[in-house]
Order: sequence, then C-alpha cells, then structure tokens
Amino acid sequence: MTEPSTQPPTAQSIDDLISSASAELENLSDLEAVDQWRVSYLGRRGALTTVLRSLSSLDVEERRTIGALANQAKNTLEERLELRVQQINEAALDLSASQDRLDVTLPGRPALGGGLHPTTKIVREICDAFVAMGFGVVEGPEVEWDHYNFEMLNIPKGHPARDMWNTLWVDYQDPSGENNMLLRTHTSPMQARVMENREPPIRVVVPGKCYRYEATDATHEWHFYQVEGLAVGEGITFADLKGTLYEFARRMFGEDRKIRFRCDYFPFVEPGVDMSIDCFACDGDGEGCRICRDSGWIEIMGAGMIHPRVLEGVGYDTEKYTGFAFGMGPERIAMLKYGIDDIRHFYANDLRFLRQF
Ligand code: YSA
Repeated sequence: MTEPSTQPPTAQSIDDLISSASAELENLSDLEAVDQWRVSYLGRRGALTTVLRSLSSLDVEERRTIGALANQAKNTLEERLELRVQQINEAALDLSASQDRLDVTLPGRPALGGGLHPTTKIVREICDAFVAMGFGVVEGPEVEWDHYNFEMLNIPKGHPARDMWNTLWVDYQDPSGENNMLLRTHTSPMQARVMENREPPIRVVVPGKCYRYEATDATHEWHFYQVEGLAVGEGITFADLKGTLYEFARRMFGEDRKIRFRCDYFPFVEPGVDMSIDCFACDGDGEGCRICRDSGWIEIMGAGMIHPRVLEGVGYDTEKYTGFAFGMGPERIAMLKYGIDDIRHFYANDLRFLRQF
C-alpha cells in the first residue's frame, strides 16, 4: 500500500497515485482485501484524502488546477473500486454455479402425503351408500341438551332406560339450576332436531362423534362415531326399513350378504330391532370363526319404527306420518370389514396402524 505523501501534491504525483492504486486493485481477488485497499486510498486517512487535505498549502492558481485533478482522481478510483467489487462477486457466482451443478440423474425423494383416517373413510363409505339411495347428510352438535339426547327420545328423567347410556355431563347449570348439558351419547338427538326444522318427507343420515363414560376395552371407546339414519313420510312401513338396510348391507359388505332382524329395545322405536349380517369371514357357517364368534351372524346396528311419542313431540300428525330410524357404529363396521381386533387402535395415533388404510 502507498503511504500518504507529506510533499505538496503535483499533477505527476496524482497521476502516479492513480496508476499504482489501480495496479494494486487489479491484483486483488477477495472482498476483504479490496476493502483494505479502499481504506488506504479513499478512507479518512487514505493517500488520496491526504492529497485533498494538503491542497490548502498551495497557492490559489495551483490549488484550482491540482484540486480539480485530485477530485477527478477520487472519482476514477471510486469507479474502479465499484467495478472490481462487481467483478469479484461475478467470479464467485460463476465458481459456485460451476461447482453446484444439479444432478438430474439422482433418484427423487418420495413426497410425504397424508391420508384419510380409517374412521373418516368408513363414515364416508356408509354415507355414500345412503346418499345413493336418496338420503341427505346432516351434522349436529356434540355438546347436547338432555332435552334432545333423552327427553325428546321418549326417555324422561328417572326412566331406567337412561342407564343404557353412560353419560358424560357438562358442568353447566341452566337458569333453573338444572345440570342438563352433556356430551351426546349417541347421534339420535339429531332425529328431533331435524324433524323440528323440516316437514316430511325426510331422509337423512347423520354422521358424528359420540361420548360415553365407558371403561374402554377391545370393542368400547369412550369417544367413537355413529351414523344415524332417519326416514319419515306418509305410508312408511317396516318393509321400507328392511329393504333400505338390506340394500345398505349389500353395498357395504357385498352382493351375497344375508341379513337378520331380531327384537331389541330402544325407547324411541316401536318395534325395535337389531340388525345382523351373515358373517362374511365364514359365510355364515360360524364354526370356529373368530370374527362372528361361532354364531354365523354379526350385529351391525340398532333400528326400528319411530315411536309415535317421538313424532308427537315434534308436532307431527301420527295418523299421517310414520318413519324408521337406525344407528350404527362405524368403527365396529371397519373392524369387521378390515379384521381389526381392537377399537383402541383407531385413536392411539400409531402410524404403523394408520398407514395400512
Ligand atoms: C337405535 C334405534 C334407532 O331408531 C336409532 C338409533 C339407534 C341406536 C341408538 N341410538 C344407540 O346408540 N344404540 S347403541 O347404544 O347400541 O349404540 C349403537 C352403536 O354404536 C353400537 O352398535 C356400536 O356399534 C356403537 N357403540 C356404542 N357404544 C360404543 C360404540 N362403539 C364404540 N365404543 C362404544 N363405547
């Protein structure tokens, strides 16, 4: 680096300064060295700055000429500095581009895609089967009033049938001081909610989550799904219930399925039934079958003709309208369909299980 001169500047010394500074700059190839160069020529104590400061020692005429030359020199060096920085940056870019070539022959990494949960899949499959038969799909609240979960379903307070549903009550008192809010124990409360808001004919299915105060085991979760079905209109009979559910079983489980209805009790239907399909694992043989536990039949849902009190409760004319309803557990259906041995696998968040679907 050139030491600042203590001699008064001349045209020649400025010219020499430009030449030596430019030659030095040309040989620099990294930005740090270039910055040091800038400080030593153009910085506060740099060679050229010193020239500009020493102009005061010249007489007026010389100061004008030498001053103009010194200013020109400053502009020249600044332009050359800018150019050099640009050249160094471009060279660095070229170098990295030549080293970081894209190798298009490398095998790609597989994209991590999510998938639908098996419950979502089976719920959609169930709903699709009913949609194909002309049903609509509606959903309702998971936090429900006692009124809809029980009362409107012909299960008044103190009725022993309440024991069929192990209820999780919400800690909330209404203005009358009653604790009557709960996590719905089934999707059946949607029967009254739908009927209150529509006139027959009605055909809907209601998928949704339910909650029960349940000790969990291989077939019981404390939260699980149900799909409710409701059909109300003029002249609907038990034959319509059987025909609809038979068609559903064929669509879900295959053309050859047989179905069986047996009497069952639910306070909101009369008569009430449970519906089974003949076991698809042993084709109804039963003997030694793990899926149907030797019986040849698998129970898949509760159903029945809607009790007149339920229809009266929403103000329907029971002389004019009849209907049927049903409710099933999708996880249990998925367990049957895919041979899953424990319902707790569904919500354990184990990807080894979930990835199979
Ligand atoms: C019956 C007649 C109707 O006209 C309409 C609906 C019903 C069904 C009724 N509301 C009900 O909840 N019946 S149920 O208590 O037997 O449950 C229906 C289905 O839900 C069961 O068959 C089962 O598949 C599922 N389920 C019940 N408790 C469960 C459960 N699934 C997992 N874990 C639990 N704890």
